[in-house]
Amino acid sequence: MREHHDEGRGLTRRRMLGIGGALGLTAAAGLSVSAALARRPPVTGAQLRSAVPLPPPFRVPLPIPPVLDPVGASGGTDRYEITQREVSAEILPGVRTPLWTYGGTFPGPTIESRRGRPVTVTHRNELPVPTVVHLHGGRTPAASDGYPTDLVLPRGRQERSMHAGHGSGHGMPGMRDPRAVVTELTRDYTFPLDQRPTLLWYHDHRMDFTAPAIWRGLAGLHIVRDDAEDALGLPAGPRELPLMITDRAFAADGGLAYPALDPALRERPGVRDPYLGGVLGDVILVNGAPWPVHEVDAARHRLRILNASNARHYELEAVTDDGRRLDLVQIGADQGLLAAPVTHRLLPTAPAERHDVIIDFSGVPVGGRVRLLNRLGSGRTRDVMAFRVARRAADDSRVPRVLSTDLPAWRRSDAVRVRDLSFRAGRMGGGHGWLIGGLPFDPARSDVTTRLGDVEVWRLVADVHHPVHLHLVGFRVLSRGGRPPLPHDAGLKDTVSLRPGESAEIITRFDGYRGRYLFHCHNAEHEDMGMMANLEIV
Ligand SMILES: [Cu+2]
Repeated sequence: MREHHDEGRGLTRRRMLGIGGALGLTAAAGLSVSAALARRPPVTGAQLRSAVPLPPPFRVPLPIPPVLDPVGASGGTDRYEITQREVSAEILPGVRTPLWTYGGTFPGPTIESRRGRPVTVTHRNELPVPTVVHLHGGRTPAASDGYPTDLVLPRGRQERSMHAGHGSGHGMPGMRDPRAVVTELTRDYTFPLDQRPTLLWYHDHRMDFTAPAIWRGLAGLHIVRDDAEDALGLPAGPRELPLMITDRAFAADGGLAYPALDPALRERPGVRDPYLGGVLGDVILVNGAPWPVHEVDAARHRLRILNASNARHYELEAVTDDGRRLDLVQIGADQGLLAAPVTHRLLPTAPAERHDVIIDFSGVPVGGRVRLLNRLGSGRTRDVMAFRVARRAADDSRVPRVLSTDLPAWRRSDAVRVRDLSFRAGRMGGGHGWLIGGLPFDPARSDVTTRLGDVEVWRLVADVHHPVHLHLVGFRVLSRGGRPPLPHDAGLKDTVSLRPGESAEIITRFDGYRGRYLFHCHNAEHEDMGMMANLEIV
């Protein structure tokens, strides 16, 4: 496997390494954080280069992940079963790639739910490692929220139950978690889904090994709907497209390249030095297909965009063949519909963020093409996917000026406390780490304890890019860098994208359930290298 660090427009290799190993610069070389940040790098991470030939863009059709059928229903709860298993799939044409999957596909099957109708998903782990399922954005009781040490062990791997902490071979003693609830082979996750309708996603969340597990394919979509949203008249059916955007790189044998310290993903967590800032791939996949193309009617479409990349940020724009930029009309955020549409020409999206967007192809001639591009990419990573307008068609969809009236309107004066939380590089167990409030994650330590129903303001500050995610609750962005939030901060969020050197204030109410939850950086490599903290709701 050849590797190369060439991401970023005009960034030199040396500069890129510095960003990839921000810690190296700030801690080892003694460069001040502010000096490092003055550079405002467009990305945080280093890019792997694939060692197989890559296909031309916009040839592979866009797959739509299959919707999973329930295996039954009882007492008003729909029951699903998903087997986590290894498969070999053809992602690049003519190349076989071993994957870890939910149900045999990447992305995994989509679960479609109605608001307030509970769902139980029985996950069966036939992978060679323990797993944990987290429903990102779900308002879920703690027992089903996928705490990183609540492992589902493969059959016959009982001895692993005592290994539920930062790998003990990693110089991190005392990290075992007495509160972990470990099961063997299967686990039932129950999701009440008593929450605003939106696009959620489920993914692996195992202690220390979340990033490589997602990279290998453990991610799927979960859509929540309700009658109010259905009644809006938004584009629907084949004109509603979920788009899970990821980046990957491929080794010479066709497998996914990933710079894990322990390729078996069992003992030693973390990635090799140049990739400490995050792992970027040189192939952009949408719904698991490289730079796909999708045939559309010349009509409005609803794009439900999820950035499921480990570390890559995108600035999306939709460009016609004659260079015209189409509006991306945002109607929803991480946690459902906005109050009113927000029009973007350029839409930034950080790992784990969702943007619900309307795009209107009616002005594009039949046969014309609209490319979805990433302004933060370079070379091949500038392309994301394309739409080919196949035919004229009637369009009775609408984009109402009022989309929702139920967004929480918390005010600063509602907050019973204000917390300051820094997200920065630092030392962890004698090595490199990513820290919250100066500390690496420890399941046994209480970081934030709050009372059910309390409203809090959190002031977050970052050194490099850190997309900060809270489990259980949605929040509003109050300010960014001391200024009003940006247009794409609108609505109810569960992940806020902090850029280098940036601060942001968020406000939320901790309601729903008591128990032990998490907040963390959703740069998945940062998350595995310490950047998580406990959120205890009492
Ligand atoms: Cu981070």
